Amino acid sequence: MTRRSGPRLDARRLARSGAGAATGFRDRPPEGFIARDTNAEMRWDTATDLDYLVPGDRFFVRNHTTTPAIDPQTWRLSIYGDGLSGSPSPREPLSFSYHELRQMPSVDLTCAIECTGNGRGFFATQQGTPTTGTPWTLGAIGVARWRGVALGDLLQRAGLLSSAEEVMPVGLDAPYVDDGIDHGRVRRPLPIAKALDDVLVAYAMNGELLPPDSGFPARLVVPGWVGIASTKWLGSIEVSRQPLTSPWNTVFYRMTGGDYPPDSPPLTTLPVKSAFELAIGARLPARRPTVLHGRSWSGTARIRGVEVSADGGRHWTLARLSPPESPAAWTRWELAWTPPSPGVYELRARATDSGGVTQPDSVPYNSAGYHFWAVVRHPVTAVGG
Ligand SMILES: Nc1nc2c(c(=O)[nH]1)N[C@H]1C(S)=C(S)[C@@H](COP(=O)(O)O)O[C@H]1N2
Ligand SMILES: [Mo]
Repeated sequence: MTRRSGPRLDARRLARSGAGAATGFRDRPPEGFIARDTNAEMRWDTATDLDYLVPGDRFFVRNHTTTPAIDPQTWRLSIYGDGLSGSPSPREPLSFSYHELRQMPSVDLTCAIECTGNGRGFFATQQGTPTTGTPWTLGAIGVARWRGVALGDLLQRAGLLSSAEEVMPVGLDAPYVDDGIDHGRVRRPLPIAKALDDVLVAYAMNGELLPPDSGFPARLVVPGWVGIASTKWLGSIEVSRQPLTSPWNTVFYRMTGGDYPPDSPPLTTLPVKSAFELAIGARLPARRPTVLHGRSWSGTARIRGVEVSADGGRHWTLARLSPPESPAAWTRWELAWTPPSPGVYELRARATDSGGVTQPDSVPYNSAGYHFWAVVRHPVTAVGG
């Protein structure tokens, strides 16, 4: 993390960002996305024209309901609970205005946000075991340079006690109702150790204000952890001396079904994955060299190596890695390949992180389809020649 002080973003961008205006994905060009209900995934075949960072208008969106319109002039971030000195109550919390937040010393952090269910669709298409949930392919990930205030700094300012155990960030979007059950506002407890380690209360993305769909005016960014931890449209944070619960750590985002025990713990870090910057079924010229591009990432370590196969996993070649720009983000790689004749080929990319963890050929089923990190089989067709 690089620390600087005196953050200054162009105030006119506030107006241009459309903050406070209507909601939806109007800032995201439809050709860059696959629409999925209230969500939208990045199309990997359009990633070739992206640099290392994904711009706000190309970043995937995962909304439990809809994007709220929030006026930064009246918005305040409330902090309360018995983990703070004086135990401020939810009715009389400490609070920070948008202006105050932006005046505080800031931190820049390049990191990925990835949905826990990214790749979920492959449980059905590759392993023959459909699951519940949005059938993402691999586009529910993005990398951006976030700027904000270290959550630890904010908590210290609020009078954090050493006996604090957990924090509960709450989003300002509408309560989440599913199957007739009102689960309340999106919120998920975070252990204090992670909160104090590297979590940001971010107000900027790639040098711009957060787009409304990405959490304007402020969101959490929780490096390496499941996307649900990175609360958008942050409204309040409870700080508690006791463990906290919400449906997002008791019901959702835990492994259930299959061979998992009934009390599997809440999911935390993200596994190792890889994607080609190509459409599934892409057409490539036969007998002419093509450079295959892709990206690999891991929630816990840097990427150490990526092997690519163009024959369904019989032979593997090491791809050339570009230097990783941030351990909490992705590593780009490439490999030249000449399809020897017209026909269908199955590409595979298999990454190993510096912890020695390699993507497996298959992953155990879980009923909500979390953490599909097996090697993805990616068919392409070589034509002509
Ligand atoms: N308030 C709120 N925060 C939220 C969500 C939400 O629906 N409401 N979705 C979560 C999930 S499941 C993911 S994967 C990430 C997605 O962030 P993005 O939409 O900016 O890509 O936001 C998380 N934060
Ligand atoms: Mo997610």
